[in-house]
Amino acid sequence: TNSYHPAEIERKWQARWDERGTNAWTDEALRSAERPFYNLMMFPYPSAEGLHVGNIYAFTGADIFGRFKRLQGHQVFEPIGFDAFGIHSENFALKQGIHPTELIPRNVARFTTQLRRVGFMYDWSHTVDTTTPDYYRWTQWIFLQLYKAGLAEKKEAPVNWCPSCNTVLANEQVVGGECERCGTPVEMRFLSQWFFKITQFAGRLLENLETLDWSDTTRKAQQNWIGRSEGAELSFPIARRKVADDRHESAKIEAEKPVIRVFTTRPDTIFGATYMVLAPEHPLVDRITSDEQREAVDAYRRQVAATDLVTRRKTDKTKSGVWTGGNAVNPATGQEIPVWIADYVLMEYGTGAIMAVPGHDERDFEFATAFHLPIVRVVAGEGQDADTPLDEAYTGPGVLVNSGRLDGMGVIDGKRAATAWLAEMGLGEQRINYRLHDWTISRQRYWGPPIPILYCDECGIVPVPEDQLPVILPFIEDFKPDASGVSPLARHEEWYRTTCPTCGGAARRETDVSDTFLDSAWYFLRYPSAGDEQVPFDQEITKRWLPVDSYIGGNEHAVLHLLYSRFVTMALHDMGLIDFEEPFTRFRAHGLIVKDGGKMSKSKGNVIVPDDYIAEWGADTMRLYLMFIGPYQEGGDFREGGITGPYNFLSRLWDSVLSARELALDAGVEQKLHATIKKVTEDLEALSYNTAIAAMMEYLNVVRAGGRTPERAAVEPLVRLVAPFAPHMAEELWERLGNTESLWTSAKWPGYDASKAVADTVEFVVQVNGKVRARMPMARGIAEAEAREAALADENVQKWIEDKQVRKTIFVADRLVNLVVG
Ligand code: ANZ
Ligand code: ZN
Repeated sequence: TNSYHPAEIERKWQARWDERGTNAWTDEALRSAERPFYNLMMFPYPSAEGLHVGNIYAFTGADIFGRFKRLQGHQVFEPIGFDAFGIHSENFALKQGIHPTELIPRNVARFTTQLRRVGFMYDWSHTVDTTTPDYYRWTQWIFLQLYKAGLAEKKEAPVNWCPSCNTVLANEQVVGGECERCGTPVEMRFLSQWFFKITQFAGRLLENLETLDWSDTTRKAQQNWIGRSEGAELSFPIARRKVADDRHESAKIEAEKPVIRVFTTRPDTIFGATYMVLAPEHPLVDRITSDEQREAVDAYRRQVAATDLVTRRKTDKTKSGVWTGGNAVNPATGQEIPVWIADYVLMEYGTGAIMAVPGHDERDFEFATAFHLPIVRVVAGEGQDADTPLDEAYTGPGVLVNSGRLDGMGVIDGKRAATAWLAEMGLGEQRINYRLHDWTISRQRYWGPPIPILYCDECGIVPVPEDQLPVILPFIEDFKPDASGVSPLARHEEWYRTTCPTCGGAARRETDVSDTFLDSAWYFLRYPSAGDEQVPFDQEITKRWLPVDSYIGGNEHAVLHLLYSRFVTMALHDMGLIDFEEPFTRFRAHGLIVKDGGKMSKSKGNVIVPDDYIAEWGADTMRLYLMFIGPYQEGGDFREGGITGPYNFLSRLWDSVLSARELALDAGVEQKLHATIKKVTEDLEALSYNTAIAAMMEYLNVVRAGGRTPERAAVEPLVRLVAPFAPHMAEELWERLGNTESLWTSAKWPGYDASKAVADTVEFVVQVNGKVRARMPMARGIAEAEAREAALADENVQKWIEDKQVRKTIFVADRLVNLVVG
């Protein structure tokens, strides 16, 4: 047939690509690739009934890039898989009331069918599903490698706890201090959990960012998350309590003089430290608290413990706190200053204690004002001096005042001098502090890989021997988190009771599973080696293909997933297991799609069902439309009816190719062709897909201007340009142009001649009823419609037309537009 029937063509080529293995790699081919290009996109959570249009949007943009690179002569490996373990999938199973072992494979199958229909260049022979034992065996192996390297440790840590659901909540599940699921106020609890010591890599994770070709926003997000602060750690001796009478025997023990360590970025302001604050959980609180204050302190600590972690970390809430009844000595002034506890100081940052400088720190100012604590100026900005009153914290630059030996120094010199001085007294040293925390790996949930650890009464913590991996996640009917508050696996004695591999005695398995982010922190290493039963990743293949050349994914994963992947890669590198320390050479985040200007949601009934669009218009048109609605890295608005433009373009291209003749290429068309190739090439490199599409549309208009017969040499390169966007149609046209081998294995990306790509202008004469009314430059080869529009826009021409109708246009290419009015 000669008209465009996308459904037929798409079915035909998807089947052929499968049969011929057009996109699949054999192990031998992977081992010997000469120009390998690893094109990765973030794999989806199969935690819905079907693919979301947002998934398709993301994958299409990434697929286009891979296909573009392939046509440019790279050997492209483009895998996909499923991030199928974890809270997203488990919560979906809970909501549906279907066991995840039944539901998730069903979702995966459905996602797979849908993905195939969109025509992505996936190598389906190298896919991963994180829930299969053949995958999570190696996730557990990675845990063990980190454990052996001393990078995994078990310690107590605070978690969000819902006392009604009796479960640990992720920070995202705490909404306004309440449980997202039941509305009960969330509390904080301490649980013993496994951590990966990512903080040991903080400096490198930060420095390496400079070397990566990542979008600035993503790099910034990582920088902020790692949060490097330069400052000092200083010691404030605890003041001896005045012993009122002999009954206070215990107070005398204070004589051993413990110190409070604080982290400060402003050691220069030490003379202004008028009080101190400890986090309510700080281990010194008990010791410092006086008998008189004990009750108030305990009450306050209970109140803070009942606050969830999210609310706790907010910096803008009103300040609360209590005095411990104890004092410390400011080592700079020698004066005693009161020690308070307050929830604005967090236990997990710095040392969990601060010297408070209300004159120059906003939070301290607010606190001191609320509790009538002294505020002293120690920095004078321009036009200020030692006595200028403070109505708010002064945080700007200036000269130190009221600061004894530091007086007169600038802030920067003051920092150095104060640190050196305190170091001399044995009370301080320089310190770099990071906001980054160690990574909590434990999840008190069911749907994940069991952490491969055993506890033996004799031997303590025993890692599961590697040859006993995988530790299979058992099928249990009661996978729901319940009132016991511990992991569902902890309800199954028959599972967790085992024998110790070291001493043969009784042992207990770890019943927590690992975080989904661990599954996805190494999947890119597995893809090229998928199916290998001996090793997680083949050395030779990994050397050839990694690091990943291009990675595309959502901004929601710009911080944690990328950071965890970088950490695991760096750790494996240091163990000598891989020869690179950064996994993703280039990363770009795609934008988001909205529907008719708003968010998509089931309740609004405006969810786009991609399958319906593909059935009606074809995958090629859907792909083209998605890429046309806005800059790929910003996203766009999916409008009902918007898809017809891209469909019409493809149909017109179809007709143009099938009606093309072996004619000499018109000079104007030729210029436009070179300009278009140049533009599309540059735009694709920059993921600027919408502008590339616009350029192709414009080019086709020039080729068909005035209904002219298209030259074969004009449309054949366009087939290749459009191929990354509309791979099925391009392949079909390629065949119809007489090629016997697949476009994807034989075609090259069209080149251009830079000198020809420059737009050439010619002078047009514009007439109204045969009389010359204007002369204007226009692009050589300009189409009639465009030339006419330009002519009509001219003021003088307008004057001669007035409100008369243009009945006819006479057009001479590159020369003349005559508007016949009357
Ligand atoms: C005295 C001081 C004076 C401070 C001043 C600031 C300004 P960044 O930049 O985020 O690292 N701080 C230290 N540990 C804290 C904790 N656990 N909870 C809450 N606040 C803490 O911030 C470092 C500053 O935050 C430190 O420097 C400390 O206050 C506070 F004019 O010390 B500063
Ligand atoms: Zn043992």
